[in-house]
Amino acid sequence: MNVASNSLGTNAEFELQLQQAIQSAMYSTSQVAVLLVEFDGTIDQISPDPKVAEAHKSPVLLRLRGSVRESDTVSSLDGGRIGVILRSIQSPKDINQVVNRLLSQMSEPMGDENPTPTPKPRTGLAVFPDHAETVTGLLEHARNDLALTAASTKSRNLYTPQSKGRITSRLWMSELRQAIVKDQLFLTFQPKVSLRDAGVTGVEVLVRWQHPEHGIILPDQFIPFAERTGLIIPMTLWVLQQSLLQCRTWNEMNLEISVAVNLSMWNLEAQELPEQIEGLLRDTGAAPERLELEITETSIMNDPQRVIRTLNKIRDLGVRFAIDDFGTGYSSFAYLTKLPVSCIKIDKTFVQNIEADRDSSVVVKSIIDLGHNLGLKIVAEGVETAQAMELLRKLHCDEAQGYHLCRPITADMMTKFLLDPPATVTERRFTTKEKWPILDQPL
Ligand code: G
Ligand code: G
Ligand code: MN
Repeated sequence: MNVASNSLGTNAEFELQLQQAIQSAMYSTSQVAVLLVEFDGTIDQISPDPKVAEAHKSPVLLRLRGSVRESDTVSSLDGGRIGVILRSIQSPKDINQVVNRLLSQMSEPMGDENPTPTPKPRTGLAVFPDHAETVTGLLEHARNDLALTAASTKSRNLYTPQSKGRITSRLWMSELRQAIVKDQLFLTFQPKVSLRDAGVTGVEVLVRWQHPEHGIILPDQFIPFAERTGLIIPMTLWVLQQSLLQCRTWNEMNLEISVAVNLSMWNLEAQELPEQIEGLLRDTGAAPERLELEITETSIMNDPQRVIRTLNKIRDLGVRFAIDDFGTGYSSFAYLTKLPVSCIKIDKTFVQNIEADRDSSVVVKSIIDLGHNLGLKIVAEGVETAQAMELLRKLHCDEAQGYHLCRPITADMMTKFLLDPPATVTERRFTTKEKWPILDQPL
């Protein structure tokens, strides 16, 4: 490779720009489009002199730069091509719109300053993440697309979003992005009830995806994917914002309730999380004491020192933490004393077996005693029967959560639940499958 070549330098710069565009799109809900433009009888063929070729291209480049956003890129590439990067694409139809605009810009006569007739442009398109997720993949796709357009009589191939058919991983990514933008995600809430006075102390927020074709998709199916792609970050911020708005609404109705939001390891490893939470609290006007964040033991273990610093900053805002799924992770009791947590949630696998299995009930009792000795509140998850709840009360567990009390339900249903709560915990007025539509049925 001729590294000294000017045009290769431009190609490398273009690839770097594309790399950066991909990286920022990874952590947002937007797409990136790459467009390669080539001219009928390339400019290189028109003149073998690169200077002349550049001179031909420059009025086109100027025009193109004028018709895209400031943040987009229009570069002269070698082989007589022009490369365009469109950032922050929010909807697939934007892509075709911009591409059509660029094409019509290029076919306009160049005017007096450029008397030579404008060669006919051809384009090749690739969209992140639909077609590929890497620079090489996208450029390859765009080049193939260019070859196809050259071979066909059409001036170019239209971009069609790949929303039909089988869900491939790339499609999932694109669809999940769209889900966030198009409000397809919604929140459900499951109450936590005091085992002393039957009062509802708070609700856990559990996200759901209302897919236009596939119906309700549960978080177990899309959270791991969101974590792999980095989409978990914007998704969690959305969940946090919506939860805080809902919390404020309830508090304004004098429903003294707190909301518990699940955080993933990726959220905890983001340096800017404390600031973002502070901003969300300020913007939504929700009280920090009303927010609880659920974290798992596993999500801390990767880089405990750093995560503890992040947690402390958030704790200083007045926000509380609970350890979720306790007993399934590393269960490093040593860390418990170092973490700014105020609550332990015993994993449902122990609670579900508490009546039948002696080992489970021993584990549950030990966690309750240990937690209490550390001054922590204990919540039992997955309480499915009256017997389990009675046993937990005898073991001095503080709160219970589970299908026996109430399934995860929508905000409106939860408002009714909170306005008319069960008189006693054993009085199961809000549990029934008949009364509340079940929002957590698998597909
Ligand atoms: O609601 P169940 O509802 O199916 O949730 C399954 C799993 O998904 C649980 O482990 C829960 O912690 C996780 N989960 C639910 N909602 C969220 C969310 O908003 N963010 C994260 N990170 N995890 C969630
Ligand atoms: O965040 P966490 O992993 O704790 O999420 C709780 C999960 O447990 C959610 O998927 C929620 O829908 C589910 N869940 C809540 N109550 C019960 C219950 O009583 N039994 C079972 N099997 N699952 C429950
Ligand atoms: Mn949880």
